Amino acid sequence: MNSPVMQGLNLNTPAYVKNPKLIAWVAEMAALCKPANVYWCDGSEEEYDRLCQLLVDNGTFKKLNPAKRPGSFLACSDPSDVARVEDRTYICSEKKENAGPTNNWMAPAEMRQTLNPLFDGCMQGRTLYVVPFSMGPLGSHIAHIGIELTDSAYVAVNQKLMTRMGKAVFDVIGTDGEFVPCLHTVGAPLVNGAKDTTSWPCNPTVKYIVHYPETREIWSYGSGYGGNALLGKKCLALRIASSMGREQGWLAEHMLILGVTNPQGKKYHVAAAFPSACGKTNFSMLVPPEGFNGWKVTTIGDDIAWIKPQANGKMMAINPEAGYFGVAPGTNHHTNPNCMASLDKNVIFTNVALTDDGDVWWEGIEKDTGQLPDHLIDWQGKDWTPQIAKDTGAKAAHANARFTVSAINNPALDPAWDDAAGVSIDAFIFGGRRSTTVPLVTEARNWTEGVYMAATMGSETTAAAFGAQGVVRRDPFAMLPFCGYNMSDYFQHWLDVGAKVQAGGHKLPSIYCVNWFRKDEAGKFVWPGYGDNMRVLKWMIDRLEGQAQGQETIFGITPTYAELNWTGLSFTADQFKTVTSIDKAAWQQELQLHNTHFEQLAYNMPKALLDTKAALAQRLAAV
Ligand code: SAT
Ligand code: MN
Repeated sequence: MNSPVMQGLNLNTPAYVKNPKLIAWVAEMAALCKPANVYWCDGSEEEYDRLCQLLVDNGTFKKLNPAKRPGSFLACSDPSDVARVEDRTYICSEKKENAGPTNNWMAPAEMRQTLNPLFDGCMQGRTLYVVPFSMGPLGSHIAHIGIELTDSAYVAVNQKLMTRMGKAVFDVIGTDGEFVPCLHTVGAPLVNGAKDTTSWPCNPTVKYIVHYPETREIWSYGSGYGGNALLGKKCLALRIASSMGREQGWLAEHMLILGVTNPQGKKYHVAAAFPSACGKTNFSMLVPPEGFNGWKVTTIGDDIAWIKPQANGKMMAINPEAGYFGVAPGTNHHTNPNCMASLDKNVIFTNVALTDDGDVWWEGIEKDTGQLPDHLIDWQGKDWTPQIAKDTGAKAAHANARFTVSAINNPALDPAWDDAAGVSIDAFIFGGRRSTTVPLVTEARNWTEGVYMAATMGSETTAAAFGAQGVVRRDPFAMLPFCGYNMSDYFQHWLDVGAKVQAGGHKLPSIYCVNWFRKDEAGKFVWPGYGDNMRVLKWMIDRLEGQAQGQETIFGITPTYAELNWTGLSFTADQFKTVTSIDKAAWQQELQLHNTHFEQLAYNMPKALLDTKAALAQRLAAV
């Protein structure tokens, strides 16, 4: 495939790659990016080990002590490249209104003109890795294929853990199968034989995370971190997939999927959406507390769900991912024992601290040992001691430090996690982080009311992340940074999907709104959370089985105190009231905020949601 512009560069296309469109695209992108080599990943263990060793040799990876953390590595990023960059993320639809008011937008032609000069020669001196991956079980009717071209070996090895990555993908796309082309560069060319001066190359000033929903392409420039660089995750599985789902009648959601089995062996499946920092991974791996003998929670996914309604009315869901890219700080044996077990071996850690015996450490893990270590190397390579932390407030691990680990490490992994047919969803949960107003749990009386709950959900900002503390940031469906099209059209799509299932004479999944984060007057969390969330989950199952009546409120159906199983927890009726009460004044204010939120999304806002808001206001006025 050596085209004239490709003088001297061998594309090394393996004989088993038979898709002319793919081969032509790789040739075109290589001609643009001008890498020194092209390497096609086959996804083998041998290849994974080889690339990890390469990363060790060039200083990106530190191999952890095999006696403590076998098969595991630590990478520390450039301090300027530690998280997704929402302000540099674009949805480039032809029309601005199709990106909507919640996305950054630029016309595709203009964006291409901006990006082309940046990508021209961007991979000089580096290897272009061709990373074939399937989002979802290979060949599943719900799955889709992506091909990521990247100049980062760190990305290639992360993709091996996070996706079904390897040459079997080429069998799925055959000679004319579809794939989503994903182009990624760290944006740090090594011109004229220059060598890296850093172990985490990136572009400290220029970053673009760009999606073209109409042509289904992803172009990412300048960052090597997380969702900016592992393009199967937020870029493909949420932004591009949400737009595909809208066209094709399915849902791509920022949801965990779990299975919950009762002592009689009856199993339910729940999909749950929470914004960042609400414990999604913890909930997906929940260990039922004392008093729930015989109950079992199993993980299908911890972050993303693709859900396809079938002709029989079932909403079949898969986790498009094959691994977890989770936040390390705060994770310990109390908050998430299954996750801790998942991290015993074969993990890539990013931006956590290094212990003197070659293991990893992060804030919150000391709850397991009861003491702080005497000395660490922090995520920026500096000495850390408890005294330094006390004097300067320095964190040993970055707050957004991550682990990358294959799902098969999870002891609570659901046997159906890799089932190509998916699992049938019985209930949806939507939750935010609210210290007041929103009750512990309410059930929507119908699909539209559930969509309204999800459309208006929000989280209080933490000072570090988004400015002023305590301001409610609306995060509809936890999709604010991830919806690939206009948010109000997305609400309409949810209403349409529900209407279609109902028109077929089928029952829809129930929808619940939860809030684990209510505080008392002293500012302390009242609900214990973590494993105790099982008490709420069981009530939902009781509702599905017709075993709990609940009581009507202005905002859906809420449990009575007596309906929750309190075995093993002392939680008084008064405390229960603190987390479930509906305060009229607070809700009047809340409705004003819903108004402002809906005004921002006025373009194409479904009338059904405005009607639901009006009905809520009326019910509130009557209490
Ligand atoms: O970095 S990721 O986008 O993968 C995770 C997150 O920020 O939610
Ligand atoms: Mn997420």
